[in-house]
Amino acid sequence: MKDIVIVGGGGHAKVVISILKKSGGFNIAGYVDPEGRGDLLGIPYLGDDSSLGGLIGSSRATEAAIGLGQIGGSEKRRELVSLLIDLGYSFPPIISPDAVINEQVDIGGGTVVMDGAVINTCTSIGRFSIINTRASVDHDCQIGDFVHIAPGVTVNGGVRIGDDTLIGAGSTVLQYLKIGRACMIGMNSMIANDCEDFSKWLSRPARKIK
Ligand code: JB3
Repeated sequence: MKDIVIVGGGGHAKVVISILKKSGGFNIAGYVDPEGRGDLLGIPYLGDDSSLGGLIGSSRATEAAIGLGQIGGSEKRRELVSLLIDLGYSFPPIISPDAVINEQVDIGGGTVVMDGAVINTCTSIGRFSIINTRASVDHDCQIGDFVHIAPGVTVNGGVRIGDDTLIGAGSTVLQYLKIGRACMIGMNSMIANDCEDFSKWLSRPARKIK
């Protein structure tokens, strides 16, 4: 069984730890965070990010999971991934055994699929994305890298979502739309039109606010 280190020790990290524990595929070596708070769900604190080099150097962990969520943008997660790649870490996809993944679905390394999520057939999800609790991504969707689909979102069939986009909790995206790169969709929105790169949307039906 491979050893994995969790990067970050807040709310998102706790959910990732819980999923890893019940999926049983990894030994969790510990977590790193600028702030030491002792054990997290029984997982030991290993120090700040400066300890990551020593951990892989001594083979105490060869895999890493980003335990930071993505509410205000993906820059921090991208920065950490780049540091970890330089150090030589690998990133497995982390998929809750309580998610439903149907046939011909591709899920990239570093992506986390949380409890109750449903990913329907012929959909691809890129790297380092989060499909959060009870979100559904239906058939024939293409989801990019560093996308966060927050809890309870419904993405209907044939939707494309670009890298670094956040779809806020409880939102709905109608069929066959294209949402560009680094868009921010506010909580509980209903997207009924394509959204261009870097745009921000809110409400039901959603209106563009930036
Ligand atoms: O809404 C849901 C279900 N989850 C949210 C998730 C997606 O995003 C959750 O409610 C939060 O809004 C957020 O979770 P996250 O990112 O875990 O946030 P928070 O609980 O505030 O914890 C952030 C942790 O990251 C803190 O312990 C920070 O000290 C740590 N941190 C910040 N910068 C870092 C760094 N850790 C490391 N290793 N390196 C950093 O540079």
